[in-house]
Amino acid sequence: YAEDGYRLWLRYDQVQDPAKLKAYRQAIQEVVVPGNSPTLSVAQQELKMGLSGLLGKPVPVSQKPSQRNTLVAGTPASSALIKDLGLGDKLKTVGDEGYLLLTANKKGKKYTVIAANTDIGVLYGSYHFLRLLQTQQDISKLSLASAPKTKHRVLNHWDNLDRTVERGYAGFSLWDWHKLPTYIDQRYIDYARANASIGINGTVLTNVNANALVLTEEYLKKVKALADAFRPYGLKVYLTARFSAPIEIGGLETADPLDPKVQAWWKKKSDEIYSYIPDFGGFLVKANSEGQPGPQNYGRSHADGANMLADAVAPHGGIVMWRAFVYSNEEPEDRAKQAYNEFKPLDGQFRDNVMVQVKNGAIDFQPREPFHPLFGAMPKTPIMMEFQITQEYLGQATNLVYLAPMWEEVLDEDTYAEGEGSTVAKVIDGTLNGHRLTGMAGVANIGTDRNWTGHQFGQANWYAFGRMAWNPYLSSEEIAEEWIKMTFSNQEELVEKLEDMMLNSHETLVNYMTPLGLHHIMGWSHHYGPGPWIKDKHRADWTSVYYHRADEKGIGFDRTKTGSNAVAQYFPPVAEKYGNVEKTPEKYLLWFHHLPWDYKVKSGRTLWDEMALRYQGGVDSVRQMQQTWNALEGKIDPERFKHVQTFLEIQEQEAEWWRDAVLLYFQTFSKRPLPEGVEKPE
Ligand code: GCW
Repeated sequence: YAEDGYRLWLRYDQVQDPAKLKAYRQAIQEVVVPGNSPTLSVAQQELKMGLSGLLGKPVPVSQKPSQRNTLVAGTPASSALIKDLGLGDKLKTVGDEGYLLLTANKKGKKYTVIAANTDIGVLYGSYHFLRLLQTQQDISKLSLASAPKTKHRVLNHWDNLDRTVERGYAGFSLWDWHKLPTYIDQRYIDYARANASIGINGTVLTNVNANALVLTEEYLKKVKALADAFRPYGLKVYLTARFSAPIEIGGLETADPLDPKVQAWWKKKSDEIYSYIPDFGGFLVKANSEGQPGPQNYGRSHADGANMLADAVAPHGGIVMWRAFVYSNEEPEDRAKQAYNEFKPLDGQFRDNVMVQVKNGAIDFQPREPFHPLFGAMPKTPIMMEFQITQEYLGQATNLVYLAPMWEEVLDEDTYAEGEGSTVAKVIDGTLNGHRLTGMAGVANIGTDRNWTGHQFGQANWYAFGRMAWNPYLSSEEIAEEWIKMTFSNQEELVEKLEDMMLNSHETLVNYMTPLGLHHIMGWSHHYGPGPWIKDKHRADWTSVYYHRADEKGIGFDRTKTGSNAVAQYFPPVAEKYGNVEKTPEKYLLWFHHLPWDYKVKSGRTLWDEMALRYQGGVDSVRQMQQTWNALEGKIDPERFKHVQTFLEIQEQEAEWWRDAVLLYFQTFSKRPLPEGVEKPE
């Protein structure tokens, strides 16, 4: 069949290295997964299917070990052998979702063991074990433990009930509401498998720009069918709660969170949801942002709104993820400052089962943003990271951009909230302020396209999100390497080349779109392609000129003391760094400073020349990617090769478009010639 990418990173083709293949075949003569819970059955099926593919021959499943070399997976409760191994202390360290991968010798037999405290831990361990073979690791002396560092690892689908996907570029929504609840598409199962394989344990099915209809009985039955399909894979379902739902579907006159009738309505609604879905995860809410209803419509705070919903789901163990993505056009304040201004004073006012979900940067999923000042600023509140996997502002589905380096950059930043070493990662995993409620959300890039994500390499971003949510300290490099080996091949040269392409791809895109701290200069509303000239719209904060502030004298947003003073929202060492043009990393230069066109940057060039050369550099790097890719012809299946090849052609055209459009526009202010080396538009 065509290699269309449907199998994602779970390809399980036969191991190519003959020595490795031999060793694996010897080590795994049979699979034993005692117990028959739905999750253990899934683990058994996946191991059987995966290993049979990887070993290139059917691997028998036995009830009891009967061979010299056996793979055993289970918990002390499901497997007598695992119980007998006495792993108690070691198992304690891996918690509810973690696992151990071990090699054990017992009575002349050799066991490869996947052990966990829970069935879902066994499933996660099974996927990890398969990954070891997919990436051709040594499995002869295993001694490995893994447990997730965050509790809620959640995809946010911005999917509408009519199956359009807000900011989705990979077809339509996976959720076929029309045929639910009766028809369970195999896609749902494969989606759940993919998520489980990287430890994603939650999915918000619906758009944060929410439709209350999903909370009606008719839809809840459909949601239940999805939840039932996902449950064996450890994937919990969440919904977005439209704040005005009590009015729209409940017949009430108000949605005031302090009104007892409203509170009772949400309690009853939650009870109803849990009657269908006993392990329902809870609600994700966008309120009083971009026209969405919220508690402020009634003069109440975000905490009042979040707490009302939190109280409704608390008896059932649910949580509320309340988004901090708020800003208003009526507010004269710099948009970058508004979320902090609104949320910081609420620290300590949220219920225990509320997380405040914060985008990585203070504006909006730009190609590059400095970390959001709310990280570290609300020590009493669990803060959840929100990354955007779908490439709304990053070339959408035609641009090859591996996002993990961008996420890693943010997670590694030091907030200095509790002194040096207070990284964003430590805020997110709860270690900085001792929070047990922790999580990471990723706005999904998944749709009905055969390859799920539009671009073959978009799959890497879904993969990387799951891996980083599990462990925010993983490097983008190791994740890329795993993904390439699983998705394409273990062949050394190929791995090296693709890794190189992927690791440089984010910087490349930043160069041809928004170098040196430029931001939000994309096309109006759809955010595709350049649009630095966008002005005179009904909202100033949705224009481009608001952000780049170019004039004859210079360019950039002054967020220092002489400007909006957004830098003051950071802790002192960071505020000082970004407040001082000399100390500001060049990648954030125009984010924080308004500078003259002939300002001298580190290279010794003028700002104008540097900017122009960055745009050209971005184009050059795309061409470099094309060369690298084209040289791999014959080493990659023709379908995926051609797909990526043509997408890279589109990307080259887009990079040129960005360079030409932005430079021509800014040239009307700078009135300077393009420096040598920058191609003139045709
Ligand atoms: O990035 C912006 C998008 C909106 C989105 C909003 C949000 C769902 O342009 O489409 O709405 O952010 O995150 O709420």
